[in-house]
Amino acid sequence: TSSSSSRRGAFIVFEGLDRCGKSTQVDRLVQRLDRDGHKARLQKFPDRTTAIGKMIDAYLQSKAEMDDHAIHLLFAANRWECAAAIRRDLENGITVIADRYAFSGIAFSAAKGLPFEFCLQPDTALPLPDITLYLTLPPAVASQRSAFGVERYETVAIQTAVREQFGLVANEVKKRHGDGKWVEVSAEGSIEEVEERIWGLLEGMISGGVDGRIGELWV
Ligand code: NYM
Ligand code: MG
Repeated sequence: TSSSSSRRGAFIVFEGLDRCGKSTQVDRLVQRLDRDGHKARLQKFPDRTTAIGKMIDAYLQSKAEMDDHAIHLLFAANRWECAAAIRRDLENGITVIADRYAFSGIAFSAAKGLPFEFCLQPDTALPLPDITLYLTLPPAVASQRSAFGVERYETVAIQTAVREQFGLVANEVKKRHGDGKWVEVSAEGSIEEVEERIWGLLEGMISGGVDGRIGELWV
């Protein structure tokens, strides 16, 4: 296990409730890496550009109704159709930064009452993130920060249920993959303050690359 050979890109996932500032931070991180001449790619989930992604987009905008299980499987299928490209980029030394991943899939569907084990299963063996940063915001701060949009799930009651499920997801990640794979980051403070907090956690992993093979989620 020499560290001199085969360094790959880092697979970094951001998770959190709606309106926690996650997309802003992901954009700033990718911009910073571009500025530094570092090869990085942003991958949003859901990826609304694919055929499956368009069905998901219609569901989120309440232009389409769907069985809870069926939409859950579509979110997972949307990750599977992107999995090979993520794996390829990591192997080519590109840092992949995901705005949401399987953990949102579980938390949002389980919050609707689907069995936790059912929610976990379809993402089994997807590329395992090297680290997931879970951005947290006290509900009082979040509700003052910005009004929810018009998409499905964007209510205080649902977000509260989703937060509870994210707690169970965090336990599952730590149990199966180790404590270091899930890190909570406070999203309180200015955009710049949060950006520096995040950079402090990721700088080493991104600039050094990652040693070893890409893991498989839940395996
Ligand atoms: N969402 C996202 C799910 O319900 N399941 C999933 O697997 C994923 C990836 O979609 N409220 C939910 C979380 C969000 C919504 O995400 C759209 P965004 O980041 O607002 O585009
Ligand atoms: Mg949203």
